[in-house]
Amino acid sequence: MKHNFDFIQNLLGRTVYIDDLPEPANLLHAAVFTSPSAHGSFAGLDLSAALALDPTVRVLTAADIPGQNQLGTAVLDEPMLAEGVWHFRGQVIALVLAGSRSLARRAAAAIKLVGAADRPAVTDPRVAFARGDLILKPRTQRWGDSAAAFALCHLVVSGRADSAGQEHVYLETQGAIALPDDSGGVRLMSGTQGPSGVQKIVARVLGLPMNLVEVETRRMGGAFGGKEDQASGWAALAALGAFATQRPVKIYLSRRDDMTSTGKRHPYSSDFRIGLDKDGKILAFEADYYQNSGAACDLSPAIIPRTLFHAAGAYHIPNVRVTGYLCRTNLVPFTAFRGFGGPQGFFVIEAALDKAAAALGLDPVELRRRNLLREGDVSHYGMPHEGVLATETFERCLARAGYPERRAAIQEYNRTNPASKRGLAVMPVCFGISFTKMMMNQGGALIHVYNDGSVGVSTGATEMGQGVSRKLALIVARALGVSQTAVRVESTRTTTVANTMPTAASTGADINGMAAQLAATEIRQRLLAFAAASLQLDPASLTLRDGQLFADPEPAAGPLLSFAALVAKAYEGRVDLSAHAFFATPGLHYDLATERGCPFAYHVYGCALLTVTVDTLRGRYQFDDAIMVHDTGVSIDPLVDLGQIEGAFAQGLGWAALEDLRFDDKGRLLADTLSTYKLPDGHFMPRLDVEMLQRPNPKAVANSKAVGEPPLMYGIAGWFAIADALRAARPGLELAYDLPMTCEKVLGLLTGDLVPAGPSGGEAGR
Ligand code: LUZ
Ligand code: MOS
Repeated sequence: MKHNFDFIQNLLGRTVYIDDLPEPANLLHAAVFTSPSAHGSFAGLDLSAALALDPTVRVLTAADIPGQNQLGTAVLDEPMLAEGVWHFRGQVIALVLAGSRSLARRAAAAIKLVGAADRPAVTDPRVAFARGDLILKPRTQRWGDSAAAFALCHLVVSGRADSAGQEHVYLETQGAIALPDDSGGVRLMSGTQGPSGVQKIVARVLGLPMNLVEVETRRMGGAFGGKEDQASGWAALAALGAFATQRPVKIYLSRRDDMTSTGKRHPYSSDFRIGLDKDGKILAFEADYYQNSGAACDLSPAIIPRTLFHAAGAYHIPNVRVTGYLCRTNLVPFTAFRGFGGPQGFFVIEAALDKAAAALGLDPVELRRRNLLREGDVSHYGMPHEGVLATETFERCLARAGYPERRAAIQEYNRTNPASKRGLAVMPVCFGISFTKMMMNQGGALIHVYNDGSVGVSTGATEMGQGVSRKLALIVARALGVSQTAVRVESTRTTTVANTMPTAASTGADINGMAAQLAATEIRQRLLAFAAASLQLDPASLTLRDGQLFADPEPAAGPLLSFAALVAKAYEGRVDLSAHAFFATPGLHYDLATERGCPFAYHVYGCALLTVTVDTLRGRYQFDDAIMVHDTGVSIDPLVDLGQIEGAFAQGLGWAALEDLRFDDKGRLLADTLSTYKLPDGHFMPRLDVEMLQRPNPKAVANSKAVGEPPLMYGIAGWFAIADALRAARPGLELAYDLPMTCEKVLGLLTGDLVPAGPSGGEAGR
């Protein structure tokens, strides 16, 4: 059968994205008119110059919305089109349609606000907190008695840690095409991780039942969480345009519009306190996380608990009190980003350990080793850890890296090189797999075996370059006993599998793969039952493999039939060749009142060791080596998993060291294009040495483990490796735990121009 692998087409540049699709006749292009400052009000719009540009120009505002002007899900606080007031810079005020994209953009630029006035803006989450401006009530998790435990500690240190946000930089910006439908509804092609979520929002905005809105997602050119919830607004704008004009409408954001108007990783500012005994065992930990939620709720209430669940990192801590605050500011609503609050939590506990190691005079690697999670340890939310691989991955990583010889070599290097210093850090990871919102842990699949023996698979999973389609094809091929090339994974559509969850939380293959496996197994059983009846054989003796049917006690006799011939006969015999299946992750429970339960199906473990060389005259640095030992379970597709491990690490390292997402105190994003926002590239990355530890995981499909997010955490080692080198250069140097550690910051610390007072002051958004 012919190869139809997406990834080969993709490598050849033949796959199409939203903006590559053939344009329908009569297409209108959309652009947006957005707010000019962080907070303000307006009386109306002057459209005269825009409308005078061309007869095709149409401008739609909130008054043109037939349904609800509302994009919010957890909290209804986010209008699609601002009415009278705006709450962040780049908020959409009007939708502009025209016969060409450049015309639409020129028309948008010609719109003027009438009666506009700026209002005071808040960009710092601590300021919002002090004013009591929280989007929802804080959440606190408690275990043991941290206050009492601090009194018994040999050492207690406290401090502050700040982490900046991060731009997703999916290569394909946000986009959608909407087509009016002769049923009175709309059909959409949307670049979204969650087609059902888009369907629901479009239906709400247009005032339609969900069955009149069909959403299809073929693939995305990257998403990283940025299209989990935030694809909906752009799709709904296109849908509004199509509904109002009864013409097809395409929206596809310019990079600057995308960077200005879409959410990013949440900046956090946090306070911590950690207490240890004289052997360096952590006895107590407390933290307050001031999440900069931005101007609307978005997914923030699901992100805060992931921060809290990961507050202890990969360590066992017997007494914990951690609190998360959703602070409303006048910045773009921050949203899901690979790791989903986890990285922010990990940075704080690592900062606390770093400070404690210095105070104890203990090797930071040794301090971490002593506190690693062990089998049966109970987490601070009451979940016993099973199948713990924290120590195993840690020790393997250290052995692979040749620690402590590597440490000794670095010390020797630093002794003999006055203008260049090396540093090292380890970063152990333990990451919980499942959506933090329990109802989201469900998925469905629909499989058709066509009567020539070829197979089509639909699930709720969306392909964003992460390779979920390859995993699904393999899972179904195995279950049916056919080759992977006989299986096509269909584009994701709300009309084939309904009520799906976004492909997120690293669970795409876990949940949809399990549903697909169940559906494929159902068809396989029907085929075997049919074969047994028609060939008068015991069904238990029959198997399907390699595209053939065998009677197993006598394999030497060769195959009885090809899969395709069996399918053709079953079709003749009126056997149903299609099956739908549903999967809901078992064993999850959580009590929000007590903050106790089992929110995760399992955890992913791993460890990275990273080294860096800092040029202490120029502040420049180069990461040298990264050694990672990562817990993949039995990998369904080792190449896909390796790509995810390396890519996630690069993204984490970018966040920790390089990417400088900064807003000024007027809420303006200072780097809003790819010529000014730096990203990791091949030169930035160290040599990579990845070991996949493939222990069978009974909690997920085919004994595998989720892979998308956990390795991002390894990048946090970048911050601490540079800090290690800086301390070699300037013994006793005091560092603010302020991420990212850019070259600019390194130089400031080395010259003393940057006083380590923390990033409060004018640096908004931190
Ligand atoms: N999305 C979500 C996520 O809705 N819930 C989660 O727990 C999650 N975790 C990671 C990434 N996306
Ligand atoms: Mo999520 S950060 O969309 O997995």
